[in-house]
Amino acid sequence: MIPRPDVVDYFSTTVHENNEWSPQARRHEARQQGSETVPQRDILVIIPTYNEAENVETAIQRVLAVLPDVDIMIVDDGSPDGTGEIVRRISANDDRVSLMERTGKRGLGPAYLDGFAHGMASGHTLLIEMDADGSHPASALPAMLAAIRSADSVGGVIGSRWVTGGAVVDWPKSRRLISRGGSTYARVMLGLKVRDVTAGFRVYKASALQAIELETVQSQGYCFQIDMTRRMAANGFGLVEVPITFKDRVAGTSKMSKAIVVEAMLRVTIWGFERLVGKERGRRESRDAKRVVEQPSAVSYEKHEGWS
Ligand SMILES: Nc1nc2c(ncn2[C@@H]2O[C@H](COP(=O)(O)OP(=O)(O)O)[C@@H](O)[C@H]2O)c(=O)[nH]1
Ligand SMILES: [Mg+2]
Repeated sequence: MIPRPDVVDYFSTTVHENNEWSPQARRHEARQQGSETVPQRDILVIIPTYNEAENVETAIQRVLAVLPDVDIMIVDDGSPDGTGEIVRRISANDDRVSLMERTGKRGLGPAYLDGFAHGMASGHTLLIEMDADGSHPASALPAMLAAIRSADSVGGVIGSRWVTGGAVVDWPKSRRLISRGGSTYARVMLGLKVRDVTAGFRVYKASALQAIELETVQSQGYCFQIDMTRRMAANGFGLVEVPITFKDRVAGTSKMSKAIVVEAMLRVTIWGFERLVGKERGRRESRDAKRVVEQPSAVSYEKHEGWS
């Protein structure tokens, strides 16, 4: 990969238009060097799909209308409704759009992991997660990108429904309850500050993803988002929440299932107890250490015993 200087604003594709480190220049240099993974643009938008034939084209158009200089990769799990065919047709005429085809429905988590792996291998520095069904407003992307560029300490940005200014439109009460309740449960159990823990509209720095051991992620459904949130926090990366208005899908059907909710509940409960046990162990160890410090004579006596 081509080394880049430590400029903070290296995400901007316009500022560095005439600079040797512009994405265009990097692409050119990589091609000249015969690199197999020619970086296209700095940002990769990853959209997982399963039976989104009615939505996928609009989703792509909406992103490109707001951010014309990004790559978009649709990760499709062999949708029987022909989603993949539609994407193949679009990508034939637009080099910003690509299709990753997987065989059989294998879950949202693994789809994102494959997307991340591809994005990082191809030199993208920012990776965006977004649904295909129109629930995530592309219009929020500039604010989300500004947030991720705002500080080196920020590893990810979440398009959030549950912060001030955020909203959910048209969702039945039951879905609201599951989402809000799940978020609150995960936040409390895992000691997180993030309000919308299960949100699927996110931007990550590739450098942060590289640091959080993605190869050990096993979560399949929405639990994947919770898992990512706790890993980012545990590794000291800042997560910024940008308020969004989330709209229910107008076409196609949700892939939300009971199994997905159960997976999230179970994993969060296990992680929560692991965290509590770890905390208790830490407390006990520091209490024991304190006791040793408070009883210097006992310590020196024991030491003395050992020496003689
Ligand atoms: N590749 C892939 N995409 C999926 C899978 N399950 C859901 N998706 C996609 O993930 C996004 C979110 O799913 P959706 O059904 O809208 O969930 P909801 O918004 O919580 O009801 C959509 O773009 C789906 O097409 C899967 O198993 N594989
Ligand atoms: Mg949806």
